[in-house]
Amino acid sequence: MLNALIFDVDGTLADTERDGHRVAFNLAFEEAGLDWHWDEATYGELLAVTGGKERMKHFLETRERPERHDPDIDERIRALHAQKTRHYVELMRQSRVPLRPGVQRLLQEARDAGLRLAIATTTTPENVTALLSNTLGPDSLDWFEVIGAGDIVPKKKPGPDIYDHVLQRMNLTSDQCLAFEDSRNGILSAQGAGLKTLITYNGYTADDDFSGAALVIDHLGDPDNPSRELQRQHGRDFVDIDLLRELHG
Ligand code: XBP
Ligand code: MG
Repeated sequence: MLNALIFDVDGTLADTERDGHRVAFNLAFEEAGLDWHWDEATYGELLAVTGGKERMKHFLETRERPERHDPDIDERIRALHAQKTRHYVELMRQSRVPLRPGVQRLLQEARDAGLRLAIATTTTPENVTALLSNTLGPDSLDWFEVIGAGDIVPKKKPGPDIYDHVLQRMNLTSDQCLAFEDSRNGILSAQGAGLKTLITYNGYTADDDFSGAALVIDHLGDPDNPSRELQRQHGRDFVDIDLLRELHG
């Protein structure tokens, strides 16, 4: 029985990476006088590592940057990340990144159908609040019973920790839910927690390996903006609750 929908945030609810997080990182680097500018291609490679702090560390190590040996590098990364989060929140306040097609419609339909909602994301909690309140309004935060985000779990995606955390907080088993993701790290995390997963890929993740996904499409679609992939695979224009129940069943 399908009881709940659990959504990833970045790349799934909104295409936040290229024009949101990446821009915020570069603003923080500039302010700190660092020449670590991440262009779109570099950022695409760095997305292999989830978590902004972990991503900066990965950048220093894989590019053998001299700063990686600084004794206070962890503190410097924490400070940089706090600054980056401030910039990201401001970008969301300026509504720089819209929700992806079908997200608002499906959330509303899920609520009308009495399905429970939750979020399982690697990003920092403030970023989720900023995205939701600036796209769906401040009340939308209450639509999600649990917002599992960031450092609340020891291991970020692809580890299953964040999905396990959400299931446990909602007192649900994985077979009562569907997960919505956009990346390989995301599907590995959701599958690791035993969840059937629906993928809406994006520019950075279109070539990822989504083996085992219940559905892999370009986006959730809307009546006036059909999902080409869903049309091709299921002869339907957009994902609705009936289709979710079929996929879950
Ligand atoms: C995406 C991530 C996050 C963001 C950056 O998370 O991996 O690290 O890229 O946000 P998800 P932070 O797809 O699970 O939503 O800098 O706050 O980590
Ligand atoms: Mg994602």
